[in-house]
Amino acid sequence: MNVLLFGGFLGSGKTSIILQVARYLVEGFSTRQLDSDKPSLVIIENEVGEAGIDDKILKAEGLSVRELFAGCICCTLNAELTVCLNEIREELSPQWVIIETTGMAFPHKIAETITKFGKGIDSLKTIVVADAERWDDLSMIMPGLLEEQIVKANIILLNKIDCLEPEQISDVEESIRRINSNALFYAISAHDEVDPQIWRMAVTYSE
Ligand SMILES: Nc1nc2c(ncn2[C@@H]2O[C@H](COP(=O)(O)OP(=O)(O)OP(=O)(O)O)[C@@H](O)[C@H]2O)c(=O)[nH]1
Ligand SMILES: [Mg+2]
Repeated sequence: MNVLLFGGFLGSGKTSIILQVARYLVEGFSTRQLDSDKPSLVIIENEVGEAGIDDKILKAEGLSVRELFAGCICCTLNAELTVCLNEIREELSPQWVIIETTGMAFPHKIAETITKFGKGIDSLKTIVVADAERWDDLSMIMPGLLEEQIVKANIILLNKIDCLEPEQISDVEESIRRINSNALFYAISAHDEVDPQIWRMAVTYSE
């Protein structure tokens, strides 16, 4: 079971990106036969507060969604996610699991818990989405949260570059690179069809 753990600030584009990655995995990358009773992909939505909008979108795309509800980010949350993941492995044993964490979560902390307590995980990657349009504002208002989300990401997707001029994109990239220079980095716009090569690189990436 290969796990893709998506993080990134509220509204940065996680769901929009997950829809494209999910389609890529289901249509283009899965080695499982379509007639298999086991799904090639399960998506876990980890929502704070009002539940459901994202799930409806994902279901409309015909994708299997396992919901995990939690009222707030607290220390039990990571454990719940891990329990959920272990159940999914036992019941469904999918090839891929995509987790969308809430915008306030620290993906690397969740990844640590999963690595420690998750069973049967072949690979785990943290993919953090950064919001190009709001980067300057958000990094002024809450630099700590953004840095902590980005600092240990395996892959960084700078999203919404359609909202910026090329030199502004370079400035944001530089600022992100100062926080994490090791991660794979792609600047994208999830509003457009993203080059599938980027998804291929992201899902096959290993350190
Ligand atoms: N201009 C622009 N808008 C985008 C892009 N990607 C997503 N959006 C918009 O940004 C908003 C948030 O997108 P989502 O995909 O729901 O983001 P999210 O990170 O899943 O949001 P939460 O789950 O609420 O934290 C929506 O209105 C999207 O249409 C992009 O590449 N460019
Ligand atoms: Mg979302």
